[in-house]
Amino acid sequence: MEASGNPLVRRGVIWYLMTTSLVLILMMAFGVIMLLNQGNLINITPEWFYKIMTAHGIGMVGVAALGGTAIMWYFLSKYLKINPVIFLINFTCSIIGVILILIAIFAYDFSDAWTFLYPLPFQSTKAYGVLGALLFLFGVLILGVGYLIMYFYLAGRLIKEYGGLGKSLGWDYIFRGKKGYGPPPAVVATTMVIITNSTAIIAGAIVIIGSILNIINPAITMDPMLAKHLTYAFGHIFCNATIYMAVIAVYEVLAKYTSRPWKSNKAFLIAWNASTLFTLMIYTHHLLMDFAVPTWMLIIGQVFSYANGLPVMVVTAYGALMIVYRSGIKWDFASSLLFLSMFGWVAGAIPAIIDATIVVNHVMHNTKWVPGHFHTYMGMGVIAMILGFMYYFNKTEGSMKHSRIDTFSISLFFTFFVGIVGSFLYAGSISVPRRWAEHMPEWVLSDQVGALSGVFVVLATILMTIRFFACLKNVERPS
Ligand code: HEM
Ligand SMILES: [Cu+2]
Repeated sequence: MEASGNPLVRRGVIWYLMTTSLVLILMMAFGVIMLLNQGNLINITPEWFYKIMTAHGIGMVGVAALGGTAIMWYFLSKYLKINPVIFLINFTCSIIGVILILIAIFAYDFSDAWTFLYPLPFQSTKAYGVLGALLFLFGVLILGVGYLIMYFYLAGRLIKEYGGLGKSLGWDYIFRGKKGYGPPPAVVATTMVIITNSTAIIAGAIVIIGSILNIINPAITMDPMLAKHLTYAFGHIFCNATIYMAVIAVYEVLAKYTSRPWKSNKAFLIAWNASTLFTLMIYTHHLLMDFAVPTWMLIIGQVFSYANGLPVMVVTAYGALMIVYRSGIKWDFASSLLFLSMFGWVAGAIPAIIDATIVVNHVMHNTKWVPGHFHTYMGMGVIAMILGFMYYFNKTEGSMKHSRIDTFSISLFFTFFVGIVGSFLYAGSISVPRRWAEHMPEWVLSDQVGALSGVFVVLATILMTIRFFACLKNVERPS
């Protein structure tokens, strides 16, 4: 399999993946600590629980975004001449952001959850002082700016190369009857992510700057409902975008393993266009409990939440099955992780669809059902795609070979991740609230099962990370 030409891209991808895997392990350990506390197996103060919860939430979203970006950049650079300096600028902004966020949480007690819902950041300054909130908000802002620079640069390149973002989304084929296949899937997916995630980050930047001004001068206020809209437009879309970046690995790697190109046919292009539109519309499913939001908005949130991920998920899952079917594919760490990640993604969408139903939502939304849903598609979907890409990268750019230990760690990861999400979904179904540091005696069993499963997931991830680092030494010196 051919290696990527540009040493700077290779170097950048290595930095991204090293950071991703190490932070991932640390954040998973935080997850286990939360479950141990909820399950009464250890005892930490509520202050510490919420600090850890804040770090875990933002850290995991950050990890998914970093890994997804590495995937997107690596494959996109095979189709488009792009300047790796931008890739590294984004990395630098992320690292600065992460450092500020960690200082905010662990040195200055910021613990308002990663969703920093206005006016919480100001309220908490009364207990902890302004520095924590300001450092956290600036950290997220800088991180966002890094992504914005990257997306604007990529938008510029795509417009130059394809004649517009509509063209790189395949509108010629959808609307003007152009024959043949559209732009490569990596290009289509990148365009979608540029459009949706730039919108998200701009919404986020507005509400973050508003919050910062409000902390510096409390006379400056925002409408809390508007702030909530902007915050969830940001949080929802940013999380979604991680999977739309990471899924590029599924297209590229499965195509390579089967020697069957993954072409963007009309159904594929329509699906990605539909998901572009829906992803922008559906964040209102986070506001289903807010009676002040106009009903039509909630109905849009509900109806399109059903429809949102579906088009891309269907063309991708169906495409993956078709490309693999009778291809004589060789199953190793990369192909099996990426294939399994499809199921994580699909499985994760099902509880979300249930929860996005307004009547169900009123009962379920603040329960562990919700973490149950997003841990499925993030953990067994996005993270599995990133781990699969880590192997693929090492194999393609270095000389890594599949070994029995990899089969073991992959099985361990999936088996026990099912244990974690199963314990969350079960807890949700018996109405255990999310984000509670202390749990009632009748809930702790599910927490203990989750914690035990979590230990094995951490172990599996450590094994995969050791393998990744150990094999990296063959990458730097191209053979
Ligand atoms: C070993 C694996 C993991 C464990 C044990 C774990 C555990 C937890 C726990 C206990 C919570 C708090 C649940 C509650 O509200 O009571 C949580 C929240 C969360 N987790 Fe994880 N998690 C893991 C992996 C992941 C992964 C892979 C991601 C995403 C890539 C992730 C993203 C989040 C997010 C965004 C929250 C929400 C934080 C908040 O409510 O503000 N977690 N996790
Ligand atoms: Cu959402």
